Amino acid sequence: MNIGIVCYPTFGGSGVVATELGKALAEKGHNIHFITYKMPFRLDTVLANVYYHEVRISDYDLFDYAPYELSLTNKMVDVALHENLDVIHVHYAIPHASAAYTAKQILAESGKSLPYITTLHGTDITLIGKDPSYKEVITFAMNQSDKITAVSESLRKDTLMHFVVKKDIDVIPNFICSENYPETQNERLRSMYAPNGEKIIMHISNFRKVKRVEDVLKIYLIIRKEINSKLILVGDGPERHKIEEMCRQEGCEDDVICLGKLTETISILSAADLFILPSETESFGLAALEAFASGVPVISTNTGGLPEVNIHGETGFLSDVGDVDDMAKNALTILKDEETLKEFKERARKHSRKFDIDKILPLYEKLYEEVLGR
Ligand code: GMT
Repeated sequence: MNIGIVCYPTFGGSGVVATELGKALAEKGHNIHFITYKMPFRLDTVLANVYYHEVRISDYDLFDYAPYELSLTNKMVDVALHENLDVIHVHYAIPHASAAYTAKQILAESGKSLPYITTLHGTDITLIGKDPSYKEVITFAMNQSDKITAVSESLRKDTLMHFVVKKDIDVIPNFICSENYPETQNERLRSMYAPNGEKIIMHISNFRKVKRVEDVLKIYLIIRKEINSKLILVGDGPERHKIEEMCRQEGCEDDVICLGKLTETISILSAADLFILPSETESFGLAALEAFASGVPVISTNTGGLPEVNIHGETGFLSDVGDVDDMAKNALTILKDEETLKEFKERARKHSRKFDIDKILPLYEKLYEEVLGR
């Protein structure tokens, strides 16, 4: 099949899922055409059957904001015609679903059919999508999609609660490529960041408010009273400055290592003992799944789709949003002795295999076949 994939190229779960899905489909022989405004960060090597089409935005003095959606739609039409796309798969509804709808209408004028699938990822529904300035268009574009998927049962329910959707929403969970994750810990990185055998606590995110990175630090401050440990923060975003300031105020700046953005997180994850994800809302929590794949248990909130990913008492623990005391208590339960930690690590790695790409890819392929009436 010739498949168009539209996503955000930035550091974020939806772009990661779209890129890894495209790469896996290409390996199976499909031709994959990524359409976005910048090279997706996980697509930085030459791969067979993978093509990247950059959306160029023409600016003009009259525009306060250049109309990205128009340029994107135009590029979708162009790629569909010249690469003979069979189907287009958009990740994150805003503004990709409405752009796909318009592209479909334009192509129909020249007799070309282009079904589109919309995959909902989270904040496109739970935060920004609900905003009255987008809601009507999102509802329309979802309903016009040939198929809608959501990355968790929780997101499916949220969508039905906040929008009038007349179509079925298929749940296809996020995935990892297990073969990319080493079976053993990265001792080189461990001794670099924790030279005295300290435990390594980790958080990876885009440091937006919804991630509650402040809670990560609060939890760590409790943990470090009892366990010799380091905190590694990976990522960057609006909250980073505040967190660094807090570290200085608390006098723990020597034990908190802020690495900034990393294009590849598998190596650093395999140096960790425990991952903390205290998000306000999380439709799935791909970061938690990636931690499990590296054999790292997760302390998370019980919001959104997290209970579908993190199994309480097995792969980690779930707590109410903001309950840092409970999260710290749970962290200490896991870290209290080597045997317990080892058991959590083993269960985490094993659990991640349920979300291997080999199990998820056929679900998407089936969806493509269905919209093409095959
Ligand atoms: O907010 C983010 O973490 C980024 C966002 C995105 O769309 O890039 O992530 C959402 O999609 C991910 C992939 O499906 C999910 O794993 C995240 O849980 C979801 N984020 C939220 O719901 C806050």
